[in-house]
Amino acid sequence: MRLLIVSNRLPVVVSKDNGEFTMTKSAGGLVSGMSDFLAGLGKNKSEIKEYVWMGWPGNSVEKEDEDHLRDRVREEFNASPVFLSKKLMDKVYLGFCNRTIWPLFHYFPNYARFDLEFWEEYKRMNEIFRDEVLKELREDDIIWIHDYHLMLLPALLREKVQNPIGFFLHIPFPSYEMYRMLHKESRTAILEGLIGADLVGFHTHDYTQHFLRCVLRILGKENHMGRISMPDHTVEAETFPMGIDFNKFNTMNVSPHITTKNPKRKMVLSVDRLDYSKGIINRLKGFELFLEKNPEWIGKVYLNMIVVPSRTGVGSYKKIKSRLDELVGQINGNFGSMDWTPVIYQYTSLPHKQLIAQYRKSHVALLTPLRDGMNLVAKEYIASLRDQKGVLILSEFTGAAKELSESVIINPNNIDEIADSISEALVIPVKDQIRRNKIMQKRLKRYDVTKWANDFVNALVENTRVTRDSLSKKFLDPELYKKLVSEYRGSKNRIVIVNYDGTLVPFTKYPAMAEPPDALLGLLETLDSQVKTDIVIISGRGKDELDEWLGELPINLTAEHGSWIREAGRKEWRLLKPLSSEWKDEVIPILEMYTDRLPGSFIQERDYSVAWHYHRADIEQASQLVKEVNDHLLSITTNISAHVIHGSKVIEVSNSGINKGELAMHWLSRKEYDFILAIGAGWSDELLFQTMPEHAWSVKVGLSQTAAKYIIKEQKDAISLLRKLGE
Ligand code: GDG
Repeated sequence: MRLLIVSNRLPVVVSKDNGEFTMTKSAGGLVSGMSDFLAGLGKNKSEIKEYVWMGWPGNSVEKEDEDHLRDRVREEFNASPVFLSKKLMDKVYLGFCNRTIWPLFHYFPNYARFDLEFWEEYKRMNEIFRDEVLKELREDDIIWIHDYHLMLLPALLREKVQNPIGFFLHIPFPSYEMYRMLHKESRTAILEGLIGADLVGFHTHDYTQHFLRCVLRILGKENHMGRISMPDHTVEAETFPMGIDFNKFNTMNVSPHITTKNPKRKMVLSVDRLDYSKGIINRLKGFELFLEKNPEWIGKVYLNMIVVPSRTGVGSYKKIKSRLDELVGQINGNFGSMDWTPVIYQYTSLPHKQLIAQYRKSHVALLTPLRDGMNLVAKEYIASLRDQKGVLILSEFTGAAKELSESVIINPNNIDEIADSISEALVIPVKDQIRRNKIMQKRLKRYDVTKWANDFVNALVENTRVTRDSLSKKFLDPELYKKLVSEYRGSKNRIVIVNYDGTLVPFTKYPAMAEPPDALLGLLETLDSQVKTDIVIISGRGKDELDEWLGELPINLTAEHGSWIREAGRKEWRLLKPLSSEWKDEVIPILEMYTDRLPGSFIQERDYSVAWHYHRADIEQASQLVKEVNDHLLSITTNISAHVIHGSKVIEVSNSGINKGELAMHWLSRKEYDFILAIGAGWSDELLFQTMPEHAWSVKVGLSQTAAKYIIKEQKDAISLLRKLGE
């Protein structure tokens, strides 16, 4: 099995100087984490033995250089470059990605721009990635797409291929109120894009829940324990907190003279990309206040800030850079002296060894993001402390805070709290530092980046296997299709029991819109005219509606899930068995009470059944209330002759002993049929499938878990099947 990783940027940046290509590793959390996992492939028990990484090589490349570069990048980095023009990348990367999604998903709506042109370019880039992935893709590949630049890609690929598709979001998924600020088209398309995957992963439980809530509220799709059923796959939303390569950080040898902590002048360290989400300004203000409040520390402590240049093309990043320069100057000017600089600020990316040296040399790490998906630096810092001495101060708004609860957790919006946490951290006894760090190190060692990636990949493979298996076993493939048709033709007495909505006509937004087209009436008539065939339409609809739409046909009709039947050739309806409707007086007032509580819900009363529909109500409010309605109805119907069924966005109460299963038995007991076909699409057809005799063909329309023996994909496939029988 090969792993096909797809991310916006490749882990390598290609540049050309004097005709010579140079390749450098690119920076950032995704690359450093994944690279460590990939380096270990083959050494662990994973089913994945090889990989290819697809993405943009970071710079525009002349057309004539593309082939040469493609070969080199594949050879040296196992990568397959997606060449995109700088113009497009500027628009997408510096546009929709970093001016719309990044600020919004990090709770900075004021920085977000909702430019339609950005969105169009984003769609285009995702389509280009789809085409490139399709060129590279092998049948045994599993696809792992990364991050917010490619959120449309899962669904774009799903339309074309059957490979397992996983998606991992490295940044927070925001709450519904924040997410819905996106334009209608983009907020819907992004969710639809993501649920094209078999597995969608997030760093924390909160992000997973936010995503599921948005899917529920915006797409109206419910989930069961994080699983969303789609026609051709099941999407699982799960939490996988990303780890680091613990051993690398813990065991890397770095010469002692650059890692020794200076007891006389304590170092407070911070490391991050220059980004407003990282809370760098608040950190500086916090440090300034700390000096003001604690003059005894003047000259004895300094803040060492390593700031990695990032997204220099975006205006808000430029602004923060000048504010940062200004503040550093101000603090150093106000507090500094000839032999002491309070803030040492390095605007650069350090070589790896030096970074680890800084981690080990510091007494305190001060990480203050206002929002951060995970924050790997926090984990790397703890892992690097070989002597287990050091204190981590960490913002509660990072994903990492959930796992590093033994650190000093702060709210970075509170400057006082930052200042106080520094004075607290500087005096935490060494014994206590070691105790806390030991616990955190143990945790980080156990769930390292390899475990994280393996967990994700295994969950992806497993989830896909389970859903694909259960669906493919049931799929009415061409062989079975042929067999069904030939059994039909060769039989003497045949019955076709067919549900109306979703099977004979597509599901519609409003029930009254589902009128049968002429072609369907013709088809039913043709089938019925075959002397050996009995046609039975079974529906949950009322008898008047069925009369109006199908009443002219000489076929068997049944209404209200089987309360009423109208036999072929007759005009009058009769009850399947004596029924009572007295229970309605008890049930309707209860449903009325809930209807008042849930705007948009409504009651549909029939002769022997009452349905409470909530598909037009606020879906989230409805899902919370529904359990209460169900329990309430169940508690009163135990003593009366009615039963409750929970369907798709409807709760129905009807006479006990009336359902499509009972009804089917009625039809089947009238004759000895040697061919039985039952086709249905809705929740109420499951009882029909369950009661079918062994030799019957039961077919469910729509790919989902079902009691039917076979599955066909869409409503139009049901019509083609009936048409074939009618030939
Ligand atoms: C995104 C999410 C999420 C930093 N400075 C240097 C350097 N780094 C490396 C660190 C670390 C990585 O960059 C930064 O990762 P973070 O996780 O802290 O932050 P983002 O870049 O914003 O990453 C984040 C992450 O994706 C993973 O899902 O945790 O929340 O925003 O690995 O070591 N590396 C070197 N020199 C430096 O100066 N060599």
